[in-house]
Amino acid sequence: MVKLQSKWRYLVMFLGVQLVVMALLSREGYQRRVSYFFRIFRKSEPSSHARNGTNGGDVYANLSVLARSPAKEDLPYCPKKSPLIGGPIRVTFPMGLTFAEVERRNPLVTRGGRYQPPNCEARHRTAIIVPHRNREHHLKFLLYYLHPFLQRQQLNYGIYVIHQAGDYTFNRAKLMNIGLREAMREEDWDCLFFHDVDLIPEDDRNTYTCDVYPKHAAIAMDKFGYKLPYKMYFGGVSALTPQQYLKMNGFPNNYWGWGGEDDDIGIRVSLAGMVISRPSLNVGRYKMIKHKLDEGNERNPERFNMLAKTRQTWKQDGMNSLEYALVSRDYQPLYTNITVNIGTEEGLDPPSKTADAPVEGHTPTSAHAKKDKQTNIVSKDTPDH
Ligand code: BGN
Repeated sequence: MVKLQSKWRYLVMFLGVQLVVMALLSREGYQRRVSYFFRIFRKSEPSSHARNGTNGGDVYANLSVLARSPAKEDLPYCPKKSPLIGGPIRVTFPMGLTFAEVERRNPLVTRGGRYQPPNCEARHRTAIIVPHRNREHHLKFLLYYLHPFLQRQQLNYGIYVIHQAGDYTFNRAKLMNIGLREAMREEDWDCLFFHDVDLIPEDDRNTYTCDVYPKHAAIAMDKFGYKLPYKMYFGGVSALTPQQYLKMNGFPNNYWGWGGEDDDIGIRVSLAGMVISRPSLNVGRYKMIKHKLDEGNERNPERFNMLAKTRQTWKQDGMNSLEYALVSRDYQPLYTNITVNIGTEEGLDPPSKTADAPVEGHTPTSAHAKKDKQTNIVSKDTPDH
């Protein structure tokens, strides 16, 4: 009887010591280790066990331990390396995913797609700029993965979708210039990620922060066999500080249609006296959502000639020559939607035509498909969901 009692005493003491250790770890911010203990007792998160599995883990694993904190003042800085980072992420594209479901899974994201870590002060402020038109289906998957991915990295972030109005030929680089200007109007972002809508990051060690030089993040895409297709490739996802961006006069405004604009940007990096920085091949991994070449984004036959002239054009064409008309800025639950009229090769419409008589359905369809140089008409064209 006496023996049994002392056994119980040792057990209670042992449990007490465990509790104290856990409390100490939690105070020092070792959320990941603490949440590991909690997960053992909580069966409702089976996916979290897959974090380090061979096929990658659930991008939402462990995020439920984050809770809105009542007081925002006096928060300590987040640790230099986020304890929530777990490495490879399993990326699949389930049927039936809705924007509402993405919203439900991201309760701490606020209006306009903004987020700050609830229990520490972020060390980095990153804006994600997504050029977009008619790709709501891809956008839904991108948001589904990107929100938790950025939360794992304990960033203060915002997602901006820059939507090209009308159906004139798509101009990715010009939309990114607009993204920088419109995002910087709202917040003093210290890093901007220029992100294709159809690329999903597959490893959360690929941190969405800027380097001392412009960063090319999407260096290992599945469609290129997880290798760089050529040394100067700068497409897909890239990151620059506002200072780096302005040093190279931003991106070109005159690449209409598919191809070449990313190579021009890569050349600008070196013309402005910088080099390309890259994460390692096993971290800068992306899965592309499969799709056909878009209508209104035909290959640009001018791209070869234009690229040959970047050295002569980069100082005149870029942020210092950017012209567009803001059609609307609306704050969706998961992103800020900025819709813009970017005109055509011939410039923007004279203000009197667009401002007074916005008529839908009169826009020329493509610079390369039809050589119709009629100017663009603005319409409010927001993805509905
Ligand atoms: C390149 C394109 C890029 C594109 C990559 C990957 C050109 C310019 C002529 C050399 N560049 O060939 O824009 O991102 O392929 O698809 O076409």
